[in-house]
Amino acid sequence: MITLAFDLYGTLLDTSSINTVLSQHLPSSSVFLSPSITTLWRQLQLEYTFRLTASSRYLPFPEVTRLSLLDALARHGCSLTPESQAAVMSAYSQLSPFPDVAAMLAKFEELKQQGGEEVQRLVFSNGAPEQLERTIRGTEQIKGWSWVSVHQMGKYKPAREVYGWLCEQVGRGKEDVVLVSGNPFDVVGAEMAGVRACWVDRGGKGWTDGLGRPTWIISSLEELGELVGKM
Ligand code: LAC
Repeated sequence: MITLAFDLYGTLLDTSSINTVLSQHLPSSSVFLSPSITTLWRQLQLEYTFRLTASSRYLPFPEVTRLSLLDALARHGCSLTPESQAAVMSAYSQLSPFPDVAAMLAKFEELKQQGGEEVQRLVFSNGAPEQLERTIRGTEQIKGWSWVSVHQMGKYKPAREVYGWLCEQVGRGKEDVVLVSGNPFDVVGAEMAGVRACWVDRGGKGWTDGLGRPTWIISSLEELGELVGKM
């Protein structure tokens, strides 16, 4: 049996969905900047994790998320009141799941009813433990899922060690774990560490990353239903 380890931000949850809350807290003259701030925020959040790990430093993911929000706002010439900042950060625990998460779960259920093997699944994320607890508890589709965080490693994806840590935590060999991620850097990191990865290409743009390749490419999580039996 294969264990599917799902990346959270950008794979199960849509990080761009924070735009709705952010736009409610920006001054009216800056609301039009909200989508651009949201996109830059995510880019900086990841860049901060890469930089921290490259310089052997660690800050918990909620702090990385807060600092990168401030940077993204400042680069757009904006700021938020402390109350608004707290509200936007709190909303980061309630990001919307992508619509194909429910479709995938329905597919897994259908296959189980037909006598198929139950799929072992969990979340594997940069998110800090209490952040993952809160987010998973508050997200209907993934409520009750177990999770593994990189937090105890003090290193962010795609450090090689975190993929070994994942396998250790789930008690399975590398050959029995598949990372499912929409983030190419995560996919390449897993493959380089000897864990096979499935990339979710929702945009249908095709693989472009020059540093490696996924073992599988799907255009929607729903396709995992059929794929998992062949892994
Ligand atoms: C995560 C980041 C990579 O959930 O989005 O681990």
